[in-house]
Amino acid sequence: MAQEIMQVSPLPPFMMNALQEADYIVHDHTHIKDPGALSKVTALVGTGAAKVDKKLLMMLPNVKLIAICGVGYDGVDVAAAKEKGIVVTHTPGVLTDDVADLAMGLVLSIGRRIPQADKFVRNGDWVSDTFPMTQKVSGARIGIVGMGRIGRAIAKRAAAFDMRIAYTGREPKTDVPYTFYKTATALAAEVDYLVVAVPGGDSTKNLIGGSVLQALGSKGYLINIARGSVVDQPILVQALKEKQIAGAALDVFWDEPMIDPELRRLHNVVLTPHIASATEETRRAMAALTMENLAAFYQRKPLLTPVPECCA
Ligand code: 8YV
Repeated sequence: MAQEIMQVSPLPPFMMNALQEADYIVHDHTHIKDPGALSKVTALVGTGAAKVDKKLLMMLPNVKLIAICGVGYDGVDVAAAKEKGIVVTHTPGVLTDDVADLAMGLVLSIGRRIPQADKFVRNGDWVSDTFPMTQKVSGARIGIVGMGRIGRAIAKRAAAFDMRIAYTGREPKTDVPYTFYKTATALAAEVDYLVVAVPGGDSTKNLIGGSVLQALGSKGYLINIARGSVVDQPILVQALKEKQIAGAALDVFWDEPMIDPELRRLHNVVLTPHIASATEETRRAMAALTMENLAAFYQRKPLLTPVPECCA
């Protein structure tokens, strides 16, 4: 019998095809034509952008799995899911390299002003002008907020650039050789590049605010490949406008894809459209892992990658 699932965010076309080929009946939560379908749905599938709150779960009495195609699941009310006996899965590991690659790309882009230099050449400005000198990245000090899987992968890449590496997190890690600072503010004061690599959600909301940016200072850069919610965006825009920090390179924002026009107008930023995991290889690996979790659920086998809260 075909299993009925519901997509709770747009999914890439290749994943939709794979779900249909695997015989799932895929409902879309934005166009439920038959309200009777709600009780037939037993699993939800969505990307890291999916919002799954208590209200939605109340409408779906038979859902027992939420399979997120992404490492971050801050849009899912995990406590409400657990209360209803629903397990949540995500896709850790398969996207770590890509996200760390983009983080380093953003460090280089903002530090060496690569997009601005590209624009300078395209505009024909080189004919009459010299592109301003920038700061050296190799050997500079990098601070990583969050020494999880992705933070460690960023550190590994930064080490290849001879960067001096420090980090902050809930607690010091015994298995990394980098300097630990108790707070993001203390870390920011000691680095040239501050890279945010913590999960989103209530516990990290606005973690990077005025005091952190002030500590980072007028020569410091902020890089965010985590979640927009981790940075107090209006405070960041203000700090960038007033040159309280040297610049920011951001892959994630508040209210994506509606980007604050003030942020878009600034010259000391590099902005990318939440593409850290968006390579063909990685998005396919994420989709495959999501589908393996779905298959395991329906075959009553152990789930491959439940979120930590659902392992306890
Ligand atoms: C995408 C992400 O937003 O994994 C995450 O947490 O932010 C990204 O990979 C998305 O989930 C792609 O499916």
